[in-house]
Amino acid sequence: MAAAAAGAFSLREVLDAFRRCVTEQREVLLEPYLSGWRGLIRFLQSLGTVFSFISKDAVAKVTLLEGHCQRQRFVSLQSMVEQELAAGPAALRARPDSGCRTVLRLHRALRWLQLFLEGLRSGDPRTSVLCTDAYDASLAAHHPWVVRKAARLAFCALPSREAFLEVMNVGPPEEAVAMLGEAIPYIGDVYGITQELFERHKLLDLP
Ligand code: 1PZ
Repeated sequence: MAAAAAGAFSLREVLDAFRRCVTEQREVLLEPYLSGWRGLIRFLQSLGTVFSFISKDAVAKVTLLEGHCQRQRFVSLQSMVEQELAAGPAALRARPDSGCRTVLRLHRALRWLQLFLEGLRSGDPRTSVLCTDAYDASLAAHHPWVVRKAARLAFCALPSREAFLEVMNVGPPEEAVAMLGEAIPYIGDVYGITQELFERHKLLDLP
């Protein structure tokens, strides 16, 4: 509580952001989506410099998307997909800076997050193993060998389960675990809607 009052980071903000993402019409709002990502990035940065190569990439992607949102006035993921597809699928595929291909990278990372948080919640104390398993089941297939190698090396530097729950800054371990239980379905919902949207528009393999 004292830490929260002092303005310290709490993973609760991330939960709140992902909770605000999905509208009644099952649209994914970009403002809370990106604010959730900003929170995750700050959390990652608090874990130490071994992870900077990961947070740098995430910052670049979130910044690019924020710029697109401001210029194009996209409010939801659905409107972004619709507007970017208006020029045709080939034109979209040719763009290295499209919102769609950038969101797709974060979307895959969200799957990693969901799996990793489920692992943390399960009580398994081996954070590096949980992280590697989550990575192998999600992002790894989309990364070249050198990135996979660097990622697996960084995972060895992950803090223990106790330390992890503590830096989440939501109170005693039991509360942190309870918050994970609350957060995972929201993240899963955002993931599911995005997956369905990208599948429907055949965007899951955007280069
Ligand atoms: C708590 C430990 C954190 C583990 C995070 C697990 C993700 C490992 C990802 C390693 C990414 C390495 C850096 C750059 C990768 C990029 O090549 C790819 C593809 O983008 P492209 O090159 O096509 O533009 N980027 C990604 O896959 C996005 C990765 C975002 C990772 C965000 C993690 C957020 C973690 C939150 C922690 C609670």
